[in-house]
Formats: sequence, C-alpha cells, structure tokens
Amino acid sequence: MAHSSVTQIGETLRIRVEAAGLSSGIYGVHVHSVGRCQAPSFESAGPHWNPSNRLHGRDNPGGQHRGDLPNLMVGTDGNGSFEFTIQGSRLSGRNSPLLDQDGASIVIHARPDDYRTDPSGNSGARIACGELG
Ligand SMILES: [Cu+2]
Repeated sequence: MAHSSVTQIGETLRIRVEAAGLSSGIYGVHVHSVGRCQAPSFESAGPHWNPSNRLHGRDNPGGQHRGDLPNLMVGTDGNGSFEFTIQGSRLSGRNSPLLDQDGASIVIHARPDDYRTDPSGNSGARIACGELG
C-alpha cells in the first residue's frame, strides 16, 4: 500500500511518500507521468515524469528525470516514508506542470534504484502505486 501527496510551495513541489505492509528493505520510487494505478502491473502509470527529456538517474551523466526520487527505506515494521522536494516545478499551469491532463502518480518498485541505469535504475517490477492530486 502506498499513500502519497504533493504540495506546491512557490516553484517547488514537496512530495511525500508513505508505504506500509512491505518487507523491510530498500525500494526504488519515482514520480510516474500518468495518474492511473491499475494493479497488478501498474503499467498504467506510464513512464517516469520526464518533461525535459533527460536520462534516468542523478548519477547518470545524461540525467536526471524530473520524477526521480531517493530510495525508500522500509523498516522491520513494514513502514517507510520520506519527503522530497523537486525544484522549478508547478502543479498546474504552463511549462510542463506535474498534474497535467492525465495526472501523475508515485510508483514503488521491487528493488533499489541504482540512480544510474536508464530508464528506471534497474529497480524491477512495480509493486505499489498511489495517484497524486
Ligand atoms: Cu518508477
């Protein structure tokens, strides 16, 4: 289960990700470009949010996607959460807003993101999804 939210403060988006009921471990998480979470594959959430057409990963010379997020740490209680800010972005209006016509979502993957491998950091299957907005 994933619960996520986004708020805009000035030209910054603050993303909050909350997950429960996962095995303890490290999970890749990203903002995906479509606000549609259809189990079990969550392919409906589309690719990473990437309005500036970069490659994936903060450690990739051609990176990064606007929707790249840090890995989620889940403890032995099955819970994990973090907040992360994305600079220079808006929820609505012009210039590639996050919540465009088809919305956006947060997707948690089965494995950690290596922050380098395009298009998804080698993070494997999509295991949880939360629609934003
Ligand atoms: Cu992803």
